[in-house]
Amino acid sequence: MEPDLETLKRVEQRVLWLATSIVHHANRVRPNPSGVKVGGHQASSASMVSLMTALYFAVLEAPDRVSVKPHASPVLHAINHLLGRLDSRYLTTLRQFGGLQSYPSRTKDPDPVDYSTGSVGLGATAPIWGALAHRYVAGHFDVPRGGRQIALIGDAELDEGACWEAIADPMVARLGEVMWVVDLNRQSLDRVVPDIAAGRLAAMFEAAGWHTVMVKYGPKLAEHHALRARIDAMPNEEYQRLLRAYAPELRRRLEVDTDGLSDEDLLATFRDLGGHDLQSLIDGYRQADAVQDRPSVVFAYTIKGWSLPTEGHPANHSALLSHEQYRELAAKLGEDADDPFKPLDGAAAELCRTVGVKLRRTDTPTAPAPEVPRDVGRKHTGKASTQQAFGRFFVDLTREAPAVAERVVTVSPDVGTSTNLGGWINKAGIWNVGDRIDWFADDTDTLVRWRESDHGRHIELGIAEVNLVGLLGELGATWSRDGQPLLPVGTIYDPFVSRALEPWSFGIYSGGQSILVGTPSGVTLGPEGGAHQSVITPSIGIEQPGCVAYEPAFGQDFEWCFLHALAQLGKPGGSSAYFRLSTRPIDQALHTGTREGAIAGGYKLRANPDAKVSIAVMGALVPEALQAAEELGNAEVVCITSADLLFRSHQARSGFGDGEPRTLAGLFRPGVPIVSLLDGHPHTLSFLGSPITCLGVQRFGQAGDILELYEHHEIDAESVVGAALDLMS
Ligand SMILES: Cc1ncc(C[n+]2csc(CCOP(=O)(O)OP(=O)(O)O)c2C)c(N)n1
Ligand SMILES: [Mg+2]
Repeated sequence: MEPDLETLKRVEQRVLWLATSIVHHANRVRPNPSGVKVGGHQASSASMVSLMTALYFAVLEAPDRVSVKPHASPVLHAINHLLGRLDSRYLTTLRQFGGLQSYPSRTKDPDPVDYSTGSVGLGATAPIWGALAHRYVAGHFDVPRGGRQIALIGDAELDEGACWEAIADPMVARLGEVMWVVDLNRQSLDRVVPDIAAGRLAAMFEAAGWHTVMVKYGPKLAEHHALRARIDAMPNEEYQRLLRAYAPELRRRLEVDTDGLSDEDLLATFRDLGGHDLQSLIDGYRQADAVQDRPSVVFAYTIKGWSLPTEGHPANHSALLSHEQYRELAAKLGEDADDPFKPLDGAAAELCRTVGVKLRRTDTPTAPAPEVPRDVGRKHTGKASTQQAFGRFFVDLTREAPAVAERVVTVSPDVGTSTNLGGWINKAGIWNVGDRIDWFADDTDTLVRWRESDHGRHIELGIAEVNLVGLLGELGATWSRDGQPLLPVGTIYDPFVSRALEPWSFGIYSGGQSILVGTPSGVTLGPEGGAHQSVITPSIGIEQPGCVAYEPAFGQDFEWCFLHALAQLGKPGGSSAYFRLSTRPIDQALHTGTREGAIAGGYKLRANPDAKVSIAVMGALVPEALQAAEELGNAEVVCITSADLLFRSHQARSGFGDGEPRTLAGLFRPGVPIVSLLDGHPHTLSFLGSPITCLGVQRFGQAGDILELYEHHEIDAESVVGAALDLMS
């Protein structure tokens, strides 16, 4: 049953008041000892008040999940408070240490937040990936299906490529549970968005298979044909300008017949947009709901700063109400500026209570992540690359630890087979939203069988790295959302890790755990040339929070480290991982490491108690390090599997961070000079000790055979010998 509109209107006013007060208190009431601006967004919040009130108090059901645009976090907290999910003591803590976060945060806010937002465009797409992850987990495990996936987004968020990459993926057009609501206030941060874009945007959504709904006018404006026609024809900027005009000026500049309207009615009618009319919004949401075979987008026309003195002003994004303006607002809304957070009463309080009960979710117990074995029993022999080891790994895992393999889901942006996942894909099958015919099933020339169904375990997306990591993040969060841990692994060519990094990092920040495999990597890619050779990714691995980075050289080390990384996924306090792999075949007989050393970050590959120099090598350049050690005679070789873990060890020796101080001490002796070597930027290993010479790649690559390229970049055995001799003298 829909609530009575008058009561809903009262709740709407209360939401506006609370959202404004949360920001006001943080900036103008709470002591600010450092004097650094606190900030917060009253105008962006006001823009969303009506559409969130209508959604939460008249439409939402308990299983639905909502992503709220970053700058409307005060509205979300106000609503959570009214629903009884946030204690009033938090309303004074916006942007305070341990208090309400600036932008909605799943992991840090004290109240329920379905999706973290903050990086515009990513919060918009998160419910799409959430929908896919939910469908996946509900199709494979005993999880109740259902719930709408809703994104409330700013209109300028649609400038972001992330939105369009997601919208264009063919799988997405089938997700009827997805609804986007665009807060169409025609303003972004510093400007009024040029030209009226809604028609063009709607056509773009429709071309991608979405259902579109326009919530443009409230009833007053809908009925005033002359005024409506004038507004329809005017550019964005003119409408925004006229929002700032008093009645006489507005009447004069409109140049249409508004004689039947009093000054007050004229001002109200001119700004009577659908995005601030509760009934129009409810109707719009219902229209979206009625179409279930594809996603819907609702364009809700709004006013940035609605009902505030900053309404519609082009510079209102960060504007804060003064004390006087705040008092005037209190008077207008019937609130008390001196007691802003006092409880609501009457029918509105009762509505909040009822809806609070309706939206209460039952806690889902989390199934434990499966016990991951220490190895999968493979003998690594002959010449093989780490990328080959990766490809074989999943087939071994299926045999040795089926309960673990059952929870593995691999994802790739159109590079599944070229990153050696073919064998696994044949075994596990492709997951898609519903079955698809494999038209090549009877073609004997096809090595990889492309069987698509809703129970496969590999997901192939289009070539959009941002989509890949968006999905990875959500697959990595099912343990906390649906109580079923997944072990998501994404593959990507290593140079494109940089493109995927910000959204992947955001997924980790939001509480999703996954493994990203960057392969092939470095100038070892040889003939592929500079456009595909990654240089900076090893240091990205060190610096990414919530993630452990590995770059093993041998198949055995890969296997140990990868199993260890799988065991850290899908649980509270878990961790993501990044593996940088290579296609260079390496003689596996050279391996001497222990599992303990490999998962700690490194081991002595060639020990020499009398060594006068240490060669510290990571990844594909192990043969060059061994050759140099042989030529030098008085060198030892340390094989590094994780620069990240060794840096943590380095920090731990001075009492910082969570690393293991003994690891580094066991690998290098004080005073013995080090030559470090990797196929990536040399600064990655520059912390290892002193004196040190760091060899690596500092320039863009180019095509060539790897031995030529190693010489060109001075990462060949001869360069190592030269650097070692210089250091020793
Ligand atoms: C990826 C990214 N780029 C830039 C920003 C800075 N920024 C924050 S809000 C904003 C404009 C938002 O406009 P809109 O989405 O229309 O929201 P409104 O404030 O108008 O409601 C920008 C550019 C950001 N948060 N994330
Ligand atoms: Mg906007």
